[in-house]
Amino acid sequence: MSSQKRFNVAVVGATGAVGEQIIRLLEERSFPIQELKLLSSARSAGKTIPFRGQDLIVQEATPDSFRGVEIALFSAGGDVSRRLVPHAVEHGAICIDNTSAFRMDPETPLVVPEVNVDKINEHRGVIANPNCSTIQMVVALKPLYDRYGISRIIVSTYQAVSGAGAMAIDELLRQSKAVLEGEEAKPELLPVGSLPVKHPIAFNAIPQIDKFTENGFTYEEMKMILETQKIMGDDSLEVTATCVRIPVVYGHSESVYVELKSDFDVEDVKRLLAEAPGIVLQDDPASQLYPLATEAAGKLETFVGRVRRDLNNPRALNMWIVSDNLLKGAAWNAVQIAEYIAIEQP
Ligand code: NAP
Ligand code: 3JN
Repeated sequence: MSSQKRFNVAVVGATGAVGEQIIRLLEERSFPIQELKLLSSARSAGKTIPFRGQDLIVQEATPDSFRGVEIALFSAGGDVSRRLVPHAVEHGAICIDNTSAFRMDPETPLVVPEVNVDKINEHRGVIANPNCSTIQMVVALKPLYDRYGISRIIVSTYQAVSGAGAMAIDELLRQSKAVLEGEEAKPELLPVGSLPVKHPIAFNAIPQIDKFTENGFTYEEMKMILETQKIMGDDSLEVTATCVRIPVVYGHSESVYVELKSDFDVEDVKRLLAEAPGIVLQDDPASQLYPLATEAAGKLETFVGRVRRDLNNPRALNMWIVSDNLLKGAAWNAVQIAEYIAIEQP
């Protein structure tokens, strides 16, 4: 992108799975940067990361790190955001936060540019990036919501291990190798690093992402429910979710059942999806064309297929939605928001 003004940008969590993709996108998209600050915990301070032909030194993130920073992209977990975002805002930075820390705060816009880009301008220093599983679902459902109305969504997710961070990728690869060599999988991290019980992810499907809440749903499932209502601006939208971790490295897949408020023609629905921003329709059963995590990995779009009318409810559709969880699900959605900010402040 091109813009006359250049920005002082900070990436918090620069050494993480999401931070790595943010830095790569800032470089690839020629984001107008004056100075880039790469921040992490003390553990990674001093490491170098290449950016535009230079080796940038990673620094420990502290409240003072944000002096002079204009745009700060946070992906170092909710606790870090809760602690440091207020300091960044105080220093005048616009914060794009990839964590759940501010998503449900009524004063913080929760933004997916294809769905509610207009909300960006309502920010008071913080713009929240939704959860990855929410983002790809609302990108695919927004055109249907606008044309037909939606009363109910039932979603089951098949989530890649990269959603749980760089260490979870290592865990899947290590366990897979061990099992193939006839050894024990030895789970150390998943499903939730901070809980005592661990389950193997290699050759498995774990129906738990994040901790359980009191109502029996996990936090990941509750994020999908509440964030979808907030982004669509519709508290009456009925959403239920089951989130499952599967042994895939990149790309979340979702089976979605959606009840519309008015009659539809399936071919019209497909045309609508094919023309919508950020969506690639891959739907041709005759040639076995449908979205696959392996194909979505590394791409910025949300892929939709297996679109079909429900057999019991003529006003309901079933579909399959796939996207790269670290890109549209996190880094790309955040950089997209940063690009809108940069364009608004030429
Ligand atoms: P990750 O691979 O484990 O990386 C964590 C990053 O946070 C590392 O750069 C780490 O730095 C940094 N960090 C940890 N503690 C810190 C501290 N006290 N101060 C400063 N930096 C600290 O995790 P990830 O997958 O990149 O995810 C990071 C966060 O992004 C998640 O916790 C989540 O909140 C958010 N996220 C959002 C989505 C989404 O759906 N939008 C998806 C994935 C993740 P060190 O190298 O020093 O440890
Ligand atoms: O597990 C996944 O596939 C997505 C994980 C997202 C995540 C991981 C740790 C903390 C989040 C998130 O974005 O909701 C958080 C968090 O910020 O709460």
